[in-house]
Amino acid sequence: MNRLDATRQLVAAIGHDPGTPIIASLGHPAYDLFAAGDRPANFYTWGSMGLASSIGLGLALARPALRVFVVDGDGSLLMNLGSLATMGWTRPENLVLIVWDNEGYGTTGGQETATAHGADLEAAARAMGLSALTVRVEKEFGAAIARARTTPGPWVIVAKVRESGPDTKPPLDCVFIKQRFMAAIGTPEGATRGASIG
Ligand SMILES: Cc1ncc(C[n+]2csc(CCOP(=O)(O)OP(=O)(O)O)c2C)c(N)n1
Ligand SMILES: [Mg+2]
Repeated sequence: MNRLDATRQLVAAIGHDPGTPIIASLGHPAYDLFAAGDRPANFYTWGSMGLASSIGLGLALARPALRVFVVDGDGSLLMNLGSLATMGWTRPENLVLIVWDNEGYGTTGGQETATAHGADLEAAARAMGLSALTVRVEKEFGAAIARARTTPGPWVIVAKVRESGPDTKPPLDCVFIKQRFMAAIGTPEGATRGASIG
């Protein structure tokens, strides 16, 4: 399967539900998410390579009523493998980390990553105590999404994908992306009123 087709499948499954935000890693994962279907509850990162999983983890912990999806890249997750350890430790049930594993740094020209040479992100996730699986075809991916949406996580879905060479990009205005996203997911009452400040 290629990454854009799989991203379309994910977006079609989730629809416009603002209770299911999607955080996208920089570069092609974000470009494909935008091409598959822009919506306010998409959070596209620009830069901050490696941090999409951490952003999703923080959001899932802070907002347990949301079901948070992350679309990461293999190169990005390899830069921040510690994120898997923190996911395994804190275990938010409402977090689904999808890793588009194209075995390369697609956005910067397709240089190989360690997954092209045997590094196994599913095994890394399992070693941290997470439920993880690897999928290679759209049917398997669809079943994995359905399961991750309805059963407690945290889930790590490693999706082996071909590069899809996107030519559309999300808006560059990060403040716009953040404000639109926060409006979509809503601000918790306590945070609005500064409840914890006394
Ligand atoms: C800290 C840092 N290092 C390098 C880059 C340049 N860079 C941007 S996207 C990217 C490749 C990301 O690879 P991956 O996460 O596997 O996603 P893919 O492009 O393959 O979909 C790189 C190296 C960056 N933006 N920030
Ligand atoms: Mg990659």
